[in-house]
Amino acid sequence: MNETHLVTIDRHIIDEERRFPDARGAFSNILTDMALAAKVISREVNMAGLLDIVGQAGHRNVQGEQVQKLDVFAQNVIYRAMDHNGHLACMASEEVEDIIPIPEKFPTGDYVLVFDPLDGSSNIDVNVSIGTIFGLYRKVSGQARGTLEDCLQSGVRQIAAGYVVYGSSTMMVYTAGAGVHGFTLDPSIGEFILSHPDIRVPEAEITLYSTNEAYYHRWTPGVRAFVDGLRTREDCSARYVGSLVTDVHRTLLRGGIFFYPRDSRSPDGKLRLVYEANPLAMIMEQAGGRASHGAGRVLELTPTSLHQRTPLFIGSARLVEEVEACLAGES
Ligand code: P6P
Repeated sequence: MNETHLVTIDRHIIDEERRFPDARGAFSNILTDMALAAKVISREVNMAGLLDIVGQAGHRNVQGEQVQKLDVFAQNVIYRAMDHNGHLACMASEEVEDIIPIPEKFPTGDYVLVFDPLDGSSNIDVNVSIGTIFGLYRKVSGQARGTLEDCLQSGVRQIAAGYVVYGSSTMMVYTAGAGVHGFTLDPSIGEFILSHPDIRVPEAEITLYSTNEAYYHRWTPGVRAFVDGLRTREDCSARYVGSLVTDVHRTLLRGGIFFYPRDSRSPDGKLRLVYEANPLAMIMEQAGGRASHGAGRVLELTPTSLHQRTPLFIGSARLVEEVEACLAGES
């Protein structure tokens, strides 16, 4: 690991903002507020087994999924960290069907935040790592209070993206377009400390692939051909947690490929384009990897609805190119 100095995420974000001469601190404030929210969510996630907070919250979210209480908590924490800072025109979340306006009593700003407050929440009860994902855009609508148009921008227009993985330690990983940087939370001082500067996806000796192979029979011929080819290699192994942030974080640090393709039951795949695939795609590309929907960059898709799904193949550039070749010609 590179030699690192004692740098907090707040200091790093300010230094990153200095690359934008016309920046006025809004960018730093938003990312710093996200880091604060991550600390609060981390505390609750790490106590989930101790508080009567784990388990079903008794209602379903817009995805029709049973909502865990921690989902609701994480949504509220991020909302309350962001609704009053005066830098956002609006927000969008996996947990909310429509865009989230900034309350009239608070000023608005030039940025738009899209996020999945707690992805993989079905893993909470079994103590498997889960995560928060976010992407940041400049508003384009010209409206003081943002619109759906602001939230449906192509992923290439993201100015920053990041995730938090609540695992054996809590890490926040972000990019502002100049590399990918990882910070580990030291709960004893409540600070995210730079632990993984300038992360690059390694072309590892062992090829790790990560997918739910129970769906093999539902995949298209091209995906099956890709996996059949991987299985014949000596230097290949499989890892699948079933928690998107965890599987992508491992892929970012160890190399390999994660994929959730379309299949006969999910014609567009399962993962969400706006607040899951696009932020992770920006991070992976900034780290030298690739993120494809099977026939091109995920980031170049233009969303048509807030909760639309996309197939996702993300990881080492070589492996993503290999699977795209296997899929060539498939619709
Ligand atoms: P499957 C978790 O529910 C999630 O949304 C992602 O975090 C994860 O990658 C995927 O679903 C797992 O889906 O079909 O393999 O259980």
